[in-house]
Amino acid sequence: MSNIILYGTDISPPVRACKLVLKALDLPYQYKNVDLLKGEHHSEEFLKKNPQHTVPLLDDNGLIISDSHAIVCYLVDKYANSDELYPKNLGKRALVNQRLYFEATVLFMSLKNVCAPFFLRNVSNVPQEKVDNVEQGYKHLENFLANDLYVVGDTLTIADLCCAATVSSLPGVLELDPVKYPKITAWLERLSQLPYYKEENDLGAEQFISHLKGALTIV
Ligand SMILES: N[C@@H](CCC(=O)N[C@@H](CS)C(=O)NCC(=O)O)C(=O)O
Repeated sequence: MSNIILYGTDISPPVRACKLVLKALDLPYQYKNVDLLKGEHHSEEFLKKNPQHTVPLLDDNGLIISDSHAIVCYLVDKYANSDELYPKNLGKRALVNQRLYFEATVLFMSLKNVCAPFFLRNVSNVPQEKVDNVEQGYKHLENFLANDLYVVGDTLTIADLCCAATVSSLPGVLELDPVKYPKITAWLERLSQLPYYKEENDLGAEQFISHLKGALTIV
């Protein structure tokens, strides 16, 4: 049995980002479900592993890592046969890192600021400002994709998989308009051709969206 354990739940975009990268690397791992809706991330056992009580959480033979971005960088550095998904070239790596930080601080936070109050405290009224932040995230991403097939250049990197896991969940708050955002639409279509993408991402994203659809009121 593999020594790699991923703790998470499929409705979580950062968990799906890790699952996508594990599949891209063809790495076997154990998946332990942590049901956030039942509060399992606040159990004594989980808090010992991650006092920040977030998923995903990776346990690689006793090395515990939280945060999807830290996890996927580690997985590629440690296990990949090539550096394609996370280039070692400093300039390319800096650009991939920039997109990862964009994902962590702009894209994902625009989603979490709506869905954490909803899932964890039943807050369904969403100020317009929070929806505007989602729109802003779409705009930035469309710009990143203006001249390239992927978020950094013309090859797939971990930044694509992290951004895609979140972008495919954002329609729970604000539909992705294909006319306004043709580059994002085409990029998602490109990613959906990856043999593992639908199973590892889209099923969880659909589940996530179905919780939010029709349940939010913009105020
Ligand atoms: N930046 C973190 C965000 C992780 C995160 O916020 N995960 C959510 C689920 S999508 C969570 O665990 N929420 C529970 C909580 O914050 O208590 C990452 O990329 O892993």
